[in-house]
Amino acid sequence: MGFQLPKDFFFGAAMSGPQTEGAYNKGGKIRNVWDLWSDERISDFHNRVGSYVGNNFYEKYEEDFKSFKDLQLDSVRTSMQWSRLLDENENINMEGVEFYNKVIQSAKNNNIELFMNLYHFDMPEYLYKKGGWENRETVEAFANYAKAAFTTFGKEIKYWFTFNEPIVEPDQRYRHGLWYPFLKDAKRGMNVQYNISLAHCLAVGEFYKAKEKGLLHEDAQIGLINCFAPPYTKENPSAEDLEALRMEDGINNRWWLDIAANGKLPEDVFATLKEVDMLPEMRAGDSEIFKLGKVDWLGFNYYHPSRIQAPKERFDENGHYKFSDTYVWKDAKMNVYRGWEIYPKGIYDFGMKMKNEYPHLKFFIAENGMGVENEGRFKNEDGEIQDDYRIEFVTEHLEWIAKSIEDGAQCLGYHYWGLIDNWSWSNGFKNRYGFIEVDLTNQYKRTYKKSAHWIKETIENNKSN
Ligand code: BGP
Repeated sequence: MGFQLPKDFFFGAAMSGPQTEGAYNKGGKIRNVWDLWSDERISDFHNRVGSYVGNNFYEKYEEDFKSFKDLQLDSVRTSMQWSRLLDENENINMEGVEFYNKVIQSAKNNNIELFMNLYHFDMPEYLYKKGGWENRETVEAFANYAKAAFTTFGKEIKYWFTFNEPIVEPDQRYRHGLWYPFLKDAKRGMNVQYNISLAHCLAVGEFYKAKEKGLLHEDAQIGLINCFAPPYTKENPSAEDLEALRMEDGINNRWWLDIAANGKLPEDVFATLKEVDMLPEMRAGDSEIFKLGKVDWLGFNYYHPSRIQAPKERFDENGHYKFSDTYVWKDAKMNVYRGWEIYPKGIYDFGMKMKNEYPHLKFFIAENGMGVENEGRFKNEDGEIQDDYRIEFVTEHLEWIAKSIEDGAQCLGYHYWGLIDNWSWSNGFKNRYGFIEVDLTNQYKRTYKKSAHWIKETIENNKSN
């Protein structure tokens, strides 16, 4: 297909604090839920590599920002760790402030615009033990944390985000039982999703309060990042398949999009939740909080589509109503290492959904990438990983992005996920995403893969064409 992106289209990369920093117990950082899980059940993690390591960004950030610059990136997103910025009494940890100030400075020195996200699945342990997102106290605590971050770093950072993928914790921890505490309770998951949504809205409220007080950069913007992939159903769907699609799209996508664009939750989704006794615990006055949640723009993380059909059973094993089942499309091309379908056109379909349903909201691709196992086998005689599969993956996605822009999508930029190999939650370092390899046996040494040279050239070409 080939692609030409607008000249001001930005290129960068995404990462997160808990997956890169390491130094889990240094610099006054308190434990988070990943440290708790790692301490309690280390064998749940691939090769017993728990939350402790990251890729040593804590010590390597200067070198990393130099590489970002060398590769021609103009922006990088990471997340601040709540458990590094505040202590258990919600007081500022000055060593944490010092670290993030050094990171911010290093980004500036290298001409990299730093996008700062506040939460990437990393609840401090003491809040998790009080019920985590099931407890409304945590919602208030998050607003305080956001306020502390805006107040401390407000002048230094232009682009803030409240959450990365707020749908993932309700799904992984509470509905599907995949992450600690391994619950399969759709109703509790709904409460968690609802409370995270409130936390987002209160944090946006804090952003505007700080802005009014003149504490923020004059061009500061606030955003929300989620994996909003539009779901697909079968070619000749039944009415039940279409209904499953409506609720899947409603809970995973429109829920967040409606908050971000309109400051409210989707009414049809709530009407259905009421009918099937799945409403979250709501309080009088919540609708006022939701009005705060509108944002300046969105980040869209895209790895794979979701393919949905009507559920085979009406209720799940806990007696909760089921809205849909997934299915495997017969023509699906798979990333076998991660078990995710590769479907680049999904990125275009999202662009068209935004154009048609949320025309005023701009967005950028906030994550997209390919994790591959055992990449050592692709090394050439000079020891460089020849990751042509990754180059192909990114090229195909960029082609569909270019086409979506041509057809009216307001997509402003692209961040690759995991520019430098990093820690992938319970998968540890099993699947590597980076354009830059990390050697775990040699002090986290960084080495460019073939894709690093390729992305550099691609960005240079796009800017000069
Ligand atoms: C996204 C997360 C990232 C990252 C990525 C790849 O959902 O925002 O944190 O991990 O997925 O997934 P994984 O690391 O599980 O392979």
